[in-house]
Amino acid sequence: MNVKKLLRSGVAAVAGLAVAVAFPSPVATAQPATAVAAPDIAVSDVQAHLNEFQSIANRNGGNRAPGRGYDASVSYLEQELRAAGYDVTRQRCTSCAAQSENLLAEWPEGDPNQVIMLGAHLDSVGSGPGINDNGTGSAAILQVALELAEADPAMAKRVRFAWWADEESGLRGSRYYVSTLSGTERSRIDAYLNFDMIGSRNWGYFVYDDVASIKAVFDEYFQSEGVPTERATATDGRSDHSSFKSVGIPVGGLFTGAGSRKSSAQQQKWGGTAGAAFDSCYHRSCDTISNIATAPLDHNSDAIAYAVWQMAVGGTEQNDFSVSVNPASGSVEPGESVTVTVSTQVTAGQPQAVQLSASGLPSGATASFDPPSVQSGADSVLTVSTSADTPTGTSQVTVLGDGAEADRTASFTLTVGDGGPPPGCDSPAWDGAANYAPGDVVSHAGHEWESTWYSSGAEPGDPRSWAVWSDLGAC
Ligand code: DPN
Ligand code: ZN
Repeated sequence: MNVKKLLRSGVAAVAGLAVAVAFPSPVATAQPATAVAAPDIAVSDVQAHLNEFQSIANRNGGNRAPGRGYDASVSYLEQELRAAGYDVTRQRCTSCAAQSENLLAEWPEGDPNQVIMLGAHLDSVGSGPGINDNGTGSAAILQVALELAEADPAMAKRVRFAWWADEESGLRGSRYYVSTLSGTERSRIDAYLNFDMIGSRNWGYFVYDDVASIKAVFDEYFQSEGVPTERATATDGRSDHSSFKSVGIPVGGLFTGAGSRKSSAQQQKWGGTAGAAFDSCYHRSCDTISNIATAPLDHNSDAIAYAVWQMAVGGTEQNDFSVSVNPASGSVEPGESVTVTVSTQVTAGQPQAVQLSASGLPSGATASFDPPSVQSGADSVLTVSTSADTPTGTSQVTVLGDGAEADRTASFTLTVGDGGPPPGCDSPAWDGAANYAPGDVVSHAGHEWESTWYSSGAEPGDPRSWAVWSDLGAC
């Protein structure tokens, strides 16, 4: 367990005790911010969970049915989810075969009154290990859950994952769960997304058509990947989303096909074999680890992550920018000016208004920007003007970009004159009793003075001594 996960479990424990958890209200931004991208789920990680399901079946008479390999499947998931920081609950389903348990895992962030639920049945039929039906849906949502914990983005909504007991003999686990929810708890569930068989070997890409706005989220993902989909029709009553739909909860989901046959139009669209079942091992002993196609498993896993991020993740990252000065240094003689280009770049999100200013200028120098404010992404011209009094030397000028949502700086090295320090008051102090000749240099009253004539007792700086001393300047 890494530190982040440890911290997360601590937070989870605290959130489990606290009734009210405060969430930062969304920050009002001048410009719309961009969505945080969903992670790309590595199909090999999903396959690793499927391998685990296969070995659980191997140890339990070749299946993961209630009373057989089902419980070991629950334990495997529970351990993975707890390690990632989830609040995990087993719910004994008293109406299920062998009283097998539903497993629920909630990510303890986001508004608890707005829940996005994802579910997959974890049981298999008794006749086989159920790797496509429904190791695939179970493994994919597990991996998305783990990656959500890893990414730990700001959450707008709660995400609750569920693995259902005893789907195969009548959606019993999910029905039981829904029957235990109060009216208020039901009303908090904004959507239930179901994943049952998503890696069929002779696959199609079917998106549940129950609720248009949910279907649209999945369609958006598949369109961006250039993958054609079809509506999954007649799925009512055939998987766990039905338990939610029957109490009025909006549902959606993905499916790659079961025992029905692929048409030639579908074969033209997706490849594979026309006239053959989408999954020829459906509910058979050959629904093993070799009964999986990686292409649909990969796409569907990514589609699930996409939907979670679209529907539940806070969705905003701060708009940001950077500032640079080109060239980064310049030299002037006192009294002259130098111009450089100040560029701004958008580094995250949308452009914002940026007010430019400079500080750290030597005395007598001024800075002006043309224009004085820009939209990030645009340039301005900085002119630094010095005066005859500006001391020679090198200064670090800081250019500040004061943005609507962030402040960023850049520095510019300004060299005045030869860059050497101004002369110090290291000449001998003027002595009122001494005799001076032309060319002698003294320091007096914070200035250095050069003698232009022969004198004694003529104080440098005294108006009466103007003909004797020439002011070399402050020191
Ligand atoms: N759960 C399977 C069934 O009852 O046939 C497969 C299936 C899943 C069918 C999703 C339709 C929709
Ligand atoms: Zn199934």
